[in-house]
Amino acid sequence: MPRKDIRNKQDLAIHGAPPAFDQPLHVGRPNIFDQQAFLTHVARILDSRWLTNDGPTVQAFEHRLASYLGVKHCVAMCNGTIALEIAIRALGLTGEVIVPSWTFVATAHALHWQGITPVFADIDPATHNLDPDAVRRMLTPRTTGIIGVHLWGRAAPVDELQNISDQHGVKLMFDAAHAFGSSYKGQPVGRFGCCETFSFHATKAFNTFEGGAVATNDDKLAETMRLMRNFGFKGYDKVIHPGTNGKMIEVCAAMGLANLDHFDTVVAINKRHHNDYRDALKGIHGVNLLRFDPNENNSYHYVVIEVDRGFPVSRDDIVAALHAENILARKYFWPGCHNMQPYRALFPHAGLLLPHTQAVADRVIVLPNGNSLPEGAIDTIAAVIAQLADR
Ligand code: T4K
Repeated sequence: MPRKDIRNKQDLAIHGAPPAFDQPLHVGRPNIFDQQAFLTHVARILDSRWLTNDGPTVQAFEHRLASYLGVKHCVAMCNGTIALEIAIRALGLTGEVIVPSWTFVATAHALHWQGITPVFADIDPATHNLDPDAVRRMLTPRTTGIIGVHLWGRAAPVDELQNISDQHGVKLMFDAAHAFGSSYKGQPVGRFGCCETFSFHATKAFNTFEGGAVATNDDKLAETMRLMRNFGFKGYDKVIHPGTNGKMIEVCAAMGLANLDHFDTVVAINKRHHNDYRDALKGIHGVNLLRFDPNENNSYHYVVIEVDRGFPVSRDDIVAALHAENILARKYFWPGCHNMQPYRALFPHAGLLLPHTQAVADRVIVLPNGNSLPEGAIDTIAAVIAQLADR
């Protein structure tokens, strides 16, 4: 069926002005629950005059995280990107490291920033995660590591990637930025590969304003990362390692402690919304909600829909129609890292080896979720899309 050419809001003409929502509905609206619990922590921090540098709140947060994830060590960081950079460096990765292109650009940047070449491998279109066969095809004598990404909170194929890592003597780590609270084969994410990095950015299901952490069961690796996040200091006056400033501040850890108490509620709300989206979108031919394995944990933070080529209007027109109604849907992670700079200039032909990444990038829309989503919003969002389907 030929697609309609949509140029402006009149063409869209879903409800006419004004938009369906007075206030914008954001993807990644922070989940905020108990303000008082957070403010109590902050008052204690201010009274103590200990604001950063591995303070007691960060230490308490790290212990809570480690026990929540069931790992020996959780090293809190100022954000998920620095967590990636420090983990990559602490593992001694060099040369080439295989990553998906279908991820937030921070995964690739954390390598490039350190003079390491990200080599993009294609994904399984059914899961949006790395395809192990594609990873095997990208191995070269310069490969030192693989970074699997648990995209949308769905665990990457951990066992298959670990087999490749073992067979070829390359290190394996995971970017678990989306996967706080997720599981793989019933085991919490955080323990797989050499280490796993988390992001606690404001837009994540679990947030500390900005923040991140690396989880690992490796004592030596944890010790190295603790040194690296604090300029390599071991006690006063003694620097024994190269390092940077990757420290989480006390107020961020306070937000983490306050939010951790409500994380299960966030997951329950998100999961309910997911089911509501599934029901509301069910009758719309050509729009499919990405489902997660019901036997695994997932925060259900990301509501990802895929638009078939046969849908009467393009993916971008659906996004435009939603935006016209103040529903600020996103095209995460279009156009794929390999089409962003500097990678597009460095590897202009990378897309030839990434057919599934290219196809998925052209059909994905991420919809709003979380505890600030107004009552009835999901039905309205589905109605906007449904009316485009009928055009
Ligand atoms: N690896 C992966 C796989 C990741 O997804 C990320 C981050 C990282 C690594 C790196 O972790 P961090 O270094 O960021 O800790 C956002 C986030 O900034 C980023 O953390 C996240 N992934 C990515 C998926 O989304 P943008 O550029 O889309 O952010 P922005 O400013 O457009 O905000 C997103 C939406 O959230 C907007 O609609 C507005 C809304 N929003 C945002 C903020 C900050 C709010 O409502 N309140 C807020 O406070 O990257």
